Amino acid sequence: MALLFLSTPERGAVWQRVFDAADEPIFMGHDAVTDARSVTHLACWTPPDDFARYPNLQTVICVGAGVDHIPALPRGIALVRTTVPGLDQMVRDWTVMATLMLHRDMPTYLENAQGGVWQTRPVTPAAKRCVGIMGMGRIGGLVAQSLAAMNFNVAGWSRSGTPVDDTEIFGADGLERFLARSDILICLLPLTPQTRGILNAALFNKLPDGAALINAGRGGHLDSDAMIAALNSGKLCSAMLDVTDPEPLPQTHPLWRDPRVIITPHVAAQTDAEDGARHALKVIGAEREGLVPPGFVDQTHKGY
Ligand code: NDP
Ligand code: OXD
Repeated sequence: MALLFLSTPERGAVWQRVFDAADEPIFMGHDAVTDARSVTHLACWTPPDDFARYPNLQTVICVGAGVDHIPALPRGIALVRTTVPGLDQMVRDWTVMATLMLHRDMPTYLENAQGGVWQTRPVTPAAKRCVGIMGMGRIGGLVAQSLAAMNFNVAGWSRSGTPVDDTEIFGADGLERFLARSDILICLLPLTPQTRGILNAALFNKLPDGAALINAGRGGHLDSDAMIAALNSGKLCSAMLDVTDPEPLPQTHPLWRDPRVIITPHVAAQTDAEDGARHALKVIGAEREGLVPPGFVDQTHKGY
């Protein structure tokens, strides 16, 4: 029984130390595997296509919090996501930062600063700024709370429209009304067949003119050509993206050079390597005892 770790060497060194201390076998990368039949666990962000290579694989442990990007696994292989404390709060912090940056016109000020241009713009009070959050789950709820505490006028949209304390919630049939009031639109949805490409031209056209866009969900939510067209027409004024399609975004991609768009390389949340390794040990331990491992994903419901 061994775990195969597929990620960066820096994170791998931490996993190696934690696994050695627990006396659990671990292989660093495919080339280090001495006996493919001993590999029972795979820790990675995206699993390889070739599962047949490891005939006794039982569990794929996604080193991230979200598993939206992981395709259906072959029958009999369990999927586990990494659940460590603080990850949802990290995404909240990034999203609040992005909201403040767009609310306070930072893309324009950063561009002006490049040319030494001192030019003020009118400041809109938070109470006069309507923020709309698509996806009111664990993370959306935290973001709504924080932004409301800063006086923003916050509303949320979710499939079920489940009420959330102190936040105006729109359900599936309220999307148009929700968009019409959203000066800053935040996407914190999971990527599913229903939500893929949801940030598209038709949706942008329902926003107020000059709206701002934030995507911390998945790159597959956004039609980036439609976003550029909306920025060019003035429908959108700026955007901040933590996720892109593909990732990494190629160095030559025009979005990197668009001053209206700020991109971070999928860092809204980052699992601490030591916490991630300890979570993997808990998964292995729980499975040995015949228990449901922490972070277990019911793959029959993963498609939402
Ligand atoms: P949750 O599962 O807790 O919440 C998902 C929310 O989305 C729920 O409100 C759900 O509504 C809503 N939703 C799902 N499908 C639809 C739909 N078709 N139409 C409308 N609403 C829908 O997820 P989390 O808050 O934990 O995470 C959200 C996403 O954030 C993750 O899936 C991942 O993509 C992303 N993420 C990004 C990170 C980063 O570093 N950038 C890190 C971690 C996560 P309902 O409850 O009504 O079903
Ligand atoms: C994610 C992560 O799920 O970074 O996006 O953990």
